[in-house]
Amino acid sequence: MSNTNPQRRVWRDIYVFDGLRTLPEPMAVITEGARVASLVSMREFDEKLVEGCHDMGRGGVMTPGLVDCHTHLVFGGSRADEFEARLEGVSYEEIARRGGGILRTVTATREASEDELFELAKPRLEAMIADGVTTVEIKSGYGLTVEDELKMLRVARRLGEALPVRVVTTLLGAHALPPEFKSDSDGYIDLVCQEMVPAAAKENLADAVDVFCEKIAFSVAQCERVFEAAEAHSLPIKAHAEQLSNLGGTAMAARHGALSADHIEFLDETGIAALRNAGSVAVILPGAFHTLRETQQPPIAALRAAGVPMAVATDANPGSSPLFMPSLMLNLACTLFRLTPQEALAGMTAHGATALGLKGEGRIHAGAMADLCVWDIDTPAALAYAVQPGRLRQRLFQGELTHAV
Ligand code: DI6
Ligand code: FE
Repeated sequence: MSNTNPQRRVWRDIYVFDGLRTLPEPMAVITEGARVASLVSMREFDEKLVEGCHDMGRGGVMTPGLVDCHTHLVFGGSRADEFEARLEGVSYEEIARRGGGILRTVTATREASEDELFELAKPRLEAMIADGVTTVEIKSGYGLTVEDELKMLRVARRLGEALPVRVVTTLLGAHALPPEFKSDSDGYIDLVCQEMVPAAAKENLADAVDVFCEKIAFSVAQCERVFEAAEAHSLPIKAHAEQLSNLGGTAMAARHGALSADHIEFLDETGIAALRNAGSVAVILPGAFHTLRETQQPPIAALRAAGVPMAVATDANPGSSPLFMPSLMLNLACTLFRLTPQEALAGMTAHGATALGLKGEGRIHAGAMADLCVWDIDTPAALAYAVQPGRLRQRLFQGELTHAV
């Protein structure tokens, strides 16, 4: 009979990226149940430490489970034809003005039942899990009625119950102006503030509230009203801001203590200072930049110099970022935006967690939750260097082995 304890596991001779940096020497990592029990360098390692531990193998790289802190995974329909139109020169804004874009997806999402949306989103999330994700944020924003927004959030909650991944939900009622409110955008914001936010809070369906602050969406003043409604229900806030133009939404969001400002290609020095002073995270979304063939770079060097933490996420959605592969974002963040591989990885682990209000998570240390990935690579930089599915050797979610090759 074996006397190993399946609740205690050990990895030997493994390089560890701990969420912020790569530890300088090969390590042994021991988990006990749902937690990391200890991390010791192989120099100090003693077999006695791990007597009875289940042997999980040697070599490779361990990272925290990936955190994708910005996705729109729940939606109906497809927008492949808009992709073709954009390649022919029609802009994203022009498609939106013609009633396409987000509103196309709104129509398809309203028509879909909760079960249908669940079945559509499930394989998208399963693919992310197979790519190493252990925490994912999912936004609403394609319903734009109280009922349809709640429907999307319920689907997001159900996904988190059905699959081995933590789902953090965000109400994005202020994503686009629905056709019923054409030319009454303040009236729609009233609905968001007076009905949607309270309903989502009451049913405990939203962990945060987001807005799309942009010329084709909502003004800074309108977004501020949404934030005040969120604050009245003790919900944290975040913003899609400075994606297509510089309206000052980031600075306003930071004044309200936003968890994050996302996209921020057009962010200026004032916005950067506001993020730094508020301790907000800058969420970098290279998938949308790539897909829309944007040319305005987010101010990475200035954010770095200011010490603003940068998260990296997919923005997975049917329009501006139909890219459902978190590990690809590590590569794009480096090639398109010149993040270092370490910065990109920190952006999809520790800083991604902070952007979700989970400060201190997305890390590996004694006592941390055992959300872990073991990769068949020899240096953490290789994760960003090559886009190569199949390298995830093991994945643990809250101490449970959910993937092993
Ligand atoms: N910015 C984005 O990148 C997504 N939403 C937003 O406010 C795009 C959503 C879509 O095109 O469907
Ligand atoms: Fe988005």
